[in-house]
Amino acid sequence: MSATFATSDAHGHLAELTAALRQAGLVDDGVRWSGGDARLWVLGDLLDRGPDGLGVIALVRRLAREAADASGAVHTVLGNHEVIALGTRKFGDTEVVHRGAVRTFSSIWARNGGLASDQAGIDDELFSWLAALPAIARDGDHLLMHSDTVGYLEWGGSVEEINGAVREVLAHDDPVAWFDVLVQMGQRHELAGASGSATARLLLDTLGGERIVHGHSIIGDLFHEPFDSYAEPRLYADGLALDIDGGIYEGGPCLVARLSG
Ligand SMILES: [Mn+2]
Repeated sequence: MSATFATSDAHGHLAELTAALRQAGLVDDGVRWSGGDARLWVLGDLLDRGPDGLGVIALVRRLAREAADASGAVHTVLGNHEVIALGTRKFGDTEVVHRGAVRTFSSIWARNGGLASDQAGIDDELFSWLAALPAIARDGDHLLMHSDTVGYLEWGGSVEEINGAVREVLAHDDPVAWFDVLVQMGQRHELAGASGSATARLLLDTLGGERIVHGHSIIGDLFHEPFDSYAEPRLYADGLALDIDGGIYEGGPCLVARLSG
């Protein structure tokens, strides 16, 4: 069985991501795919906060082509920052009444580390690629998602239904529906605490898999630890959840988790 890896939340930190992939043996010194038939999952939030989100996206897309040529694969899953960036591109300052409040995508984008340089590079082709990313995926025993929330089940009871529902919203121009996606994917920490393992079990029983792998919630935030005090993904919720967001933009490590093989 080929090896499976996952990383998340690069947030524009191209140098750190490149170094971590090299450390994992997935790219060589020339930053070419060297993982052979391995599979790499990139769990969203490629852009914003850090210097070069467009560079991270370009790297991931190039590695996907190179990996495919080697019988490997690089897959990307949608993060909430992709939704913020696309919504800002599409709706900008348009006032949207969402659940009784007047909101705009551009103000949320600005408050959450949105980068004008990333925004300027989202052309029609890149918009289409990002908007078509799956929200959730299964790979063997692993259920892969950006956000540690049960909210994905609002869109359906299977991986296919959820991805179809989110893609449908992002393919159209209803800003309220877009805001629903953004708000749902902004939820976090729902697999931790007293009811966390039951919530993880519900997701796994509904969507399949034995373990959830997610980003979005920094290990240091979730477990109240300094960002420089850990160097590994964190297994929790009775072993049902693996947090792989080291918190790059807070000074934490860029983690590449080996899931199997
Ligand atoms: Mn996120």
